Amino acid sequence: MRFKTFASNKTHLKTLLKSKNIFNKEFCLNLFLFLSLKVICGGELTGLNGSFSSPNYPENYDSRLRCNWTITVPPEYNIRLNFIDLHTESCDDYVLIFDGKSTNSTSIATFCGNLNSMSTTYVTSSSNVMTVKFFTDGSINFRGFLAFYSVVKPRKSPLK
Ligand SMILES: [Ca+2]
Repeated sequence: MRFKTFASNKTHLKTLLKSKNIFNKEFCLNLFLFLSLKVICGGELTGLNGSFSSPNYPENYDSRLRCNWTITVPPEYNIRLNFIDLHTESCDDYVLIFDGKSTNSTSIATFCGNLNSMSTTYVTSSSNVMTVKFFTDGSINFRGFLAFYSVVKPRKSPLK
C-alpha cells in the first residue's frame, strides 16, 4: 500500500480518491483519513491590543477545526478578551478560554451559540498570558467569531 503525505496552510484541503472498487481497503483507509482530518489553525499574539477571528470569518468556518491562539502581553498587565461577534453551532462548536499559556491551564470561560443570548461577552485573565481554543465538530457551521483583546491593569488585592 502506498502512503502519501499532504500538507496545507489553508483551512481547505481537497483530496481526490480514485478506486476501481469502492470497498477496496485503500479507498476505505483514505476515506477514513479524510473524515478524521483536523485543521490546525490559530497563532501567537503579542501586541498591547489586537483582534482575531475564526478562519474564513465572516464567512462560515470549516468543520473539524482545532485553533489555538496564545496572547502574551507585558508581565505588568492582564488581558481582557471581548467578543464583538459570535455565532457558532450551540454548543458543538465553541471557544474555550484558558487562564495561562496552554490548554492545560485553568479553563475560565466557554463561549458558544449566539452573542445576543450570552450573559457576558468578555473575560479577563489573572496573568499576562491567555490561551483561546476554537473547536468545531464534523458538521453544521456558522460564521464563527470576531474578538478584540486589550491590556488591563491587574486589580489590586483587597487590603488585609
Ligand atoms: Ca459544527
